[in-house]
Amino acid sequence: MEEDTKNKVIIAGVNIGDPRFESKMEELKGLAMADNFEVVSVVVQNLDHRLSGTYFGQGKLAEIKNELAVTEAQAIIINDELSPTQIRNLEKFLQVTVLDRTELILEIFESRARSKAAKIQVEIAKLQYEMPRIHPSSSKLDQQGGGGGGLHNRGAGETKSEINRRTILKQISELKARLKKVEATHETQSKDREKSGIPQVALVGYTNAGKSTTFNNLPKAMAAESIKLQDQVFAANMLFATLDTTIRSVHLPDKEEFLLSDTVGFIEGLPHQLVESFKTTLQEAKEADLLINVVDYSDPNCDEMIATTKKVLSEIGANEIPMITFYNKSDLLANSSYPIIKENEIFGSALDSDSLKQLGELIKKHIFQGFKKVKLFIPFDQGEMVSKVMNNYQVVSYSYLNEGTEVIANLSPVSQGRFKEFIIN
Ligand SMILES: Nc1nc2c(ncn2[C@@H]2O[C@H](COP(=O)(O)OP(=O)(O)OP(=O)(O)O)[C@@H](O)[C@H]2O)c(=O)[nH]1
Ligand SMILES: [Mg+2]
Repeated sequence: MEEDTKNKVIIAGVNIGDPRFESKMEELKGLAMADNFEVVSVVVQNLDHRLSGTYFGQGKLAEIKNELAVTEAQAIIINDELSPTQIRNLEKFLQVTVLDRTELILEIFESRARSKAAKIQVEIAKLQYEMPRIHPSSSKLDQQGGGGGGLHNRGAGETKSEINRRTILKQISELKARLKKVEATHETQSKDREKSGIPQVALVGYTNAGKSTTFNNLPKAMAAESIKLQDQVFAANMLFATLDTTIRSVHLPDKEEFLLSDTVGFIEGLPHQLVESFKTTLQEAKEADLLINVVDYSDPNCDEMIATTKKVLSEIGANEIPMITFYNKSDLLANSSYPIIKENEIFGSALDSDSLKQLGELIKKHIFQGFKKVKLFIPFDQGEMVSKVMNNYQVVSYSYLNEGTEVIANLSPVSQGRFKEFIIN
């Protein structure tokens, strides 16, 4: 049936002398594939500037039109964010759906969103993007209707043009109100965690760097028992495989414990609507005690990827948090020996348990800095304190004495302060 046939698409871009143009086109191809398109052709035009009316020059447009006919592609994806006028003109001339980079990313996010919050956030971002761009198109696709991947949201060109701005604005404010409610629950949860004094570690980084692979394999390598707060996460050679944050509690053999979270990947030119609306999803990163920046070290553009990650982190206000950089996928580099550790950097592979063990040691060094095993004595008349300590802190052992309970716990400097009246040594 048609269901499984992927929509054929051409990807295209104007190169105005960007030295990284090639790799951006390559990334666009990855994005198109992540949105379930089949890329049948790549068209490039070298120009001094992108044309404000039609983006491409006239000659190139004719060539593209021909290419669309030959390849039977049903859509074209452009490497930049286009203005509403450019989209309109291109759709009119080419008679196919025109997607720009931003819209493509929004579509991927939409199809990946699972949690209630993520779904609302994507919806808001999409409406913000669409507001100035209500498509007047009635391309081939509208008559064909839906079909395979990617174009599922585009049949509604005509109805969209009827929706006026005010309706969209109203929708956005309703969605924002709903999001607030969902966030309120989230905030209580994260406050509870903070109170518990358990250190939080968040995996961040460019999309496809190996965050989810690290998330899945690290506990094993640390010989930890890992209590899943959510399911084992999906790791795949695909951009934006992960969208929602997943958290797990990692119990180490020496009774220490930390929380590990896997987060959404970043990308250069992440639509600003998404950065804004994904602040909740990235909350775990914002509240972390330590960030692990996972980098695909085998990618020649890894320096730019690090820069992008840092930029997004500062946009969400997480740039002051201590960070370990994990140069991952070292196995893909010729003649590389790993793992290698240099202060807060580690070169290795998420598929190699030795690398992960070393990463684990580095994490422990950071988060348990200043932690101390202390002996507490809690008199029986303050029995509620005993359950508080037992439930929320790393308790190594305890015994009931005549006058009260003696507890040995591994406490952070902050927690040591919190319980100082009970600490006996
Ligand atoms: N060769 C090799 N492949 C790796 C390594 N780490 C991860 N991968 C592969 O890289 C791909 C992406 O890994 P993920 O863990 O899904 O990456 P991610 O950072 O979670 O990506 P997003 O969720 O899309 O942002 C998968 O196919 C992994 O198997 C590594 O050290 N070496
Ligand atoms: Mg992932």
